[in-house]
Amino acid sequence: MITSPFFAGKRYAVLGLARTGQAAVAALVASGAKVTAWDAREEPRGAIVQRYGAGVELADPCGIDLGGFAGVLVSPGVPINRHPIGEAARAAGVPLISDIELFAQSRGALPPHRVVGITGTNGKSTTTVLVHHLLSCAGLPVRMGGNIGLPVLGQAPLQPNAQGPGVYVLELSSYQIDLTLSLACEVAALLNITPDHLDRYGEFAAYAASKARLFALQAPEAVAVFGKGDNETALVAAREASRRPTGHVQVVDGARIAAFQHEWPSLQGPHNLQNAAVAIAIVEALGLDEAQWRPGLATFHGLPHRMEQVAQAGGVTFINDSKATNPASTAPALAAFPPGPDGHRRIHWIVGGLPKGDDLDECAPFFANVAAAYTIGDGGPRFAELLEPYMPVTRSEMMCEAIRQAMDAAEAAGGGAGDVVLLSPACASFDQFRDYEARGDTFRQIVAAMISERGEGQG
Ligand code: UMA
Ligand code: ADP
Repeated sequence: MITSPFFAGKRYAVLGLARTGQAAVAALVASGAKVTAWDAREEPRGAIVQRYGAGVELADPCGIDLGGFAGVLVSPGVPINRHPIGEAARAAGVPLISDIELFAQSRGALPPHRVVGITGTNGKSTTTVLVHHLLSCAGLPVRMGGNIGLPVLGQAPLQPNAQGPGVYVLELSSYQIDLTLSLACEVAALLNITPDHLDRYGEFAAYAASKARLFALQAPEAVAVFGKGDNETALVAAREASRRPTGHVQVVDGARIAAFQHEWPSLQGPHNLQNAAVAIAIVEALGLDEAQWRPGLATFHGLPHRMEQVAQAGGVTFINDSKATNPASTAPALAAFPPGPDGHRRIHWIVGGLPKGDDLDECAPFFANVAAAYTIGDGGPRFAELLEPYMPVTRSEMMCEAIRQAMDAAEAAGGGAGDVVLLSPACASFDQFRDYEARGDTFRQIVAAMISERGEGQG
């Protein structure tokens, strides 16, 4: 756990007691701070009482006098755009902060180290894990944290080793950046910006501005890396280039490394070329050379739920891309399976869920790769309407039906045609599942059950 004498004797409120809040309460208590904690749900409040007894006060920060508090730590999932905590904190003159901000404030007491911050609409987790892997392969002390699911304050502090100081690699969502006031990353990266999380930001410009703040917080001599591909990212890169010395802003594409991509089984597809290019620029900015990073790319294992091959049966491949929660992240999945040499379309596409917008425009350039679509969830009817002019569509509604129908069609196409049943929903999962992981796990389990059912039936 990361603790700091900076917090000792200060008062903090912590709102939201899931992963972020629990790690923050633990770090603050261990640092000697006075903590008032709250969650809208009873269960996490009970867990705090059980663990700390009277050592942590339980009270809703919206209902107490916040005068004298050093900060209100708000979990990223608390919608600050409409939650009353924003007004309560403003009225008391107390800053709303993230756990990332507490980490930033604790840096002065940590052994010498560097921080990498990675953001973007899509590819953050893959790039974060890849940077962590490349640095570990090079022997550097390294920790991963943030939106990847590992609250940074819960990580053990790093000690330098013979290879150099430790590196904290942080995946940062816009929700976390919004509440971060002083994190000066030695290297920060922005992969891309496409419309997402508009329920929170109202408009695209506000979402893009949130991402841009990470770079405004850096010192001018720090390094900023940008993926090439969209206008918003290019605008942030240009703004940062105007305030930094030459070479400290890098805009990268995959041209330099494309010839080696076939050596990296878990980094296939144009999107992963972008992720790899950004990861390489980051580790080079930290001092690694090609001889150090190149072997690590070949040994990298991808993350579950991202273009994950979960099964192969009867000549059909089953791909779980449940993490594709917006059209921009589904587009590369559709691009990855072009028609066969005879023009045979191979993709049986399971799409739908809780939509982030009203169109699938970003996927449209790859509609010609799709043999048929199977629509599910809240967005199903609208997507069916959109897709019907371009491909056969089955309104499956439920995941189980969609898999069965897609599997029937793929098998009917005949083994050896390279058909793919692809779950790449272009939507959030919350209409039918707890989260994208539960949706991907469900896909995996149903596919396994149906394969074994059919195997037995055929046997
Ligand atoms: N809560 C309240 N009042 C409210 C709303 C929520 O008390 O009005 C409470 C809930 O009851 C719950 C807690 O707040 O107990 C939830 O907080 P949280 O959703 O922030 O949960 P954490 O487990 O702390 O997860 C957060 C990130 N969640 C979100 O951004 C929604 C995780 O990112 C992150 O991995 C974790 O911190 C550690 O840093 C997840 C995510 O979906 C993966 N991120 C979004 C994305 O990637 O698109 C941004
Ligand atoms: P994030 O953490 O930003 O959500 P992930 O690495 O978990 O990103 O990938 C999420 C989804 O986006 C997956 O479906 C993946 O195939 C797709 N994806 C990954 N990298 C990119 C990229 N650079 N551009 C567009 N889509 C991407």
